[in-house]
Amino acid sequence: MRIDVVTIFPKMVRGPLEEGIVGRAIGRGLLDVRVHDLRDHTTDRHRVVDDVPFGGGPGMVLKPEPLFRAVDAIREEGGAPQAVILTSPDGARFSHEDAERLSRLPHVVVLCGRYEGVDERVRLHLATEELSIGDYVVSGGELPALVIVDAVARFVPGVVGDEDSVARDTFARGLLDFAQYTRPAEFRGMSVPPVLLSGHHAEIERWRRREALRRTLERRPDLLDGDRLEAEDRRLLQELLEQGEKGAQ
Ligand code: JFH
Repeated sequence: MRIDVVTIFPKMVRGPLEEGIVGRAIGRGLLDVRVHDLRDHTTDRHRVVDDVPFGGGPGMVLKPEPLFRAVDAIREEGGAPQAVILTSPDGARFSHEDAERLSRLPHVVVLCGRYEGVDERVRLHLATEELSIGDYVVSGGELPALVIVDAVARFVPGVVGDEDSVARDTFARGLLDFAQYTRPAEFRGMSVPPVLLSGHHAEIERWRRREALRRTLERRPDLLDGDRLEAEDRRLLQELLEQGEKGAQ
């Protein structure tokens, strides 16, 4: 899969892409991520990418020409991308499903805005979709672009070493993680739940499922609203709810 990122801060984007799972995937040729400096696509001596908003008001807006020229250059060199993503606080909320969908596309472009945003014509006639990573404002599109690249990369076959763990993330979606422990079994008086040391695999599985349900009920009851739970989970959840009523914890 190829991903082109267009930004005025290429170093801010390249650095994080060198590390961890994404860095390894690029090194192994599973992902081809190219980061472009938007200023390389200006035509004036001062490489200006922003301008004042028509109609007045505070702040600056990214000019359309450099962004259109950057995508033209990407098309000339790498062919037409299947998606041109604009990150913005006004976009649709980026989801697990978006990450999986985008990972099936051979070529995606991500445009990073800055200042107060981009000229509306970029939104209307260059971007094919506008995505937000959440309901808070960050200072530009670079961090959202990195979040999207990372989440998409995890769905590209071979990127996450353990294929099962990606499948588990999908399967368990709708439930939060169970608590995890590693050695030592006792640390500063804090011990690991004995069932995890028991070697009883069926019991460990039941405990983990129950813990995942408990945590979800406590922190994200909205996730349990649907009718997607299986019979065994419904039974465990019913038990947890009854215990809760008695005031146990
Ligand atoms: C970005 C920025 C807009 C003004 C809410 C009402 C008024 C600052 C490009 C995505 C998510 C972003 C994001 C993505 C791209 C850009 C900064 C934009 C306003 C804000 C102020 C510039 C921010 N999920 N959060 N932030 N900015 N708006």
